[in-house]
Amino acid sequence: MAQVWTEIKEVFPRTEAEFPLQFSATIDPSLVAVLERARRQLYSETEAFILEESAQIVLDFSWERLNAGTWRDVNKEWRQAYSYGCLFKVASLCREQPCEARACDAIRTCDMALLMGAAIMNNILQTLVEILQQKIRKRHSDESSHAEECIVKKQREDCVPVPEVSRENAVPRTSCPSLEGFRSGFLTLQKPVILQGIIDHWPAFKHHKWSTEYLRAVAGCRTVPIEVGSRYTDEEWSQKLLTVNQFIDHYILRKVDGSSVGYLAQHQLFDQVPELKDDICIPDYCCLGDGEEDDITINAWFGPAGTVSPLHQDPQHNFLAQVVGRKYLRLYSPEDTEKLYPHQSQLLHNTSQVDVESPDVARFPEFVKARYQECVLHPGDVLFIPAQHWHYVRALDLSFSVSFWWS
Ligand SMILES: O=C(O)CCC(=O)C(=O)O
Repeated sequence: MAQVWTEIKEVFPRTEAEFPLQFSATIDPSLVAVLERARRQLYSETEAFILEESAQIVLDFSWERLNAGTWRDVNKEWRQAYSYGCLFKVASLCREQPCEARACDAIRTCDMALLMGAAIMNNILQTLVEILQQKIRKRHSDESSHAEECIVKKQREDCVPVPEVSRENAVPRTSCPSLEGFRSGFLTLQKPVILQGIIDHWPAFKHHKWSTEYLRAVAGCRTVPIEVGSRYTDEEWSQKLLTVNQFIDHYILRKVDGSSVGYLAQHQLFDQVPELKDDICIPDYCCLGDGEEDDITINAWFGPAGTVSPLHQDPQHNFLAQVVGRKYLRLYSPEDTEKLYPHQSQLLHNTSQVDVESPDVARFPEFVKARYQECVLHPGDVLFIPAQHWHYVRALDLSFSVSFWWS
């Protein structure tokens, strides 16, 4: 880990006077005093553990404010104060040439700032985490990656049964239609379709073939939110912050607990790990929307066979691109919404109460009258799901998909 501090120091402003710390009266003056003390310690010979103590006071204090009341009411300055606490902690962890464990702690601290804090100083924590991730990036030895491949292969062999997709219900497929062909044939008519041959050039299939080992290499120490539970409509469903390595060990390889289901389903992953974003490309057809490229939300969906996303609808169009493994999908038109029994609550009004593959017909008698389309997505397939179309998803293998929400 030699050189870490030298590189990290370069990212900080050169002098204490150039280091910005501006807060309004929202932030208690006593906390501002601690922040100023930490800044002084950063630019003096103060020992790392003393700087760490100051950082921890800032973190504890601001964490309480972040968790009081609802998230959208948290003042942005408190989120910035939290990020400063993380920044000083990262400096304290790295200033005496850290061992690997301290570097991982520093990465976790950066991720907490990226997930819970607000950007400060030109997103300095993103710059720092990229430096740290590069330093600790290491490939698994051939032996361990071979062992991992065997486990994944075995899972593929005893994977869940694949439903028969009937010809009359099958979502149509087409290869690389022109922009105009896609617009007139599918977008305008709001018809689902599977596009083939449009993502084969992605580095995710070629130079950086996505696999559990690759994810460990580019993002193993990164902290990400994981959905825990079979489906988000279940009572016991929750979210946890785990590193990607912990997620793979617990939920993909099931080294720790073989029963519970975990899903890495989130939009921050590609912002947190730009290397992964470089492995994919926004489909050209998104230019047919009215929005700017920055308005497109890119989501990662990484989980073991059997992971289910209950039947739900989203307000934007979706290109669901399958990169690893297969997924079974059912689609229902928004015209059939009443037959799908959406939840009554505001929070879940976009989600059906029906368990699609095992419906309670006595409770939901109209459901069987709703017409649907279905498909099995294979690596390289991109499913166009028009806005408001209901979709149910079940992974048939260990699966990694990327969705693009656009309008
Ligand atoms: O792949 C999944 O599990 C869910 C995908 C999805 O619902 C979406 O992209 O909107």
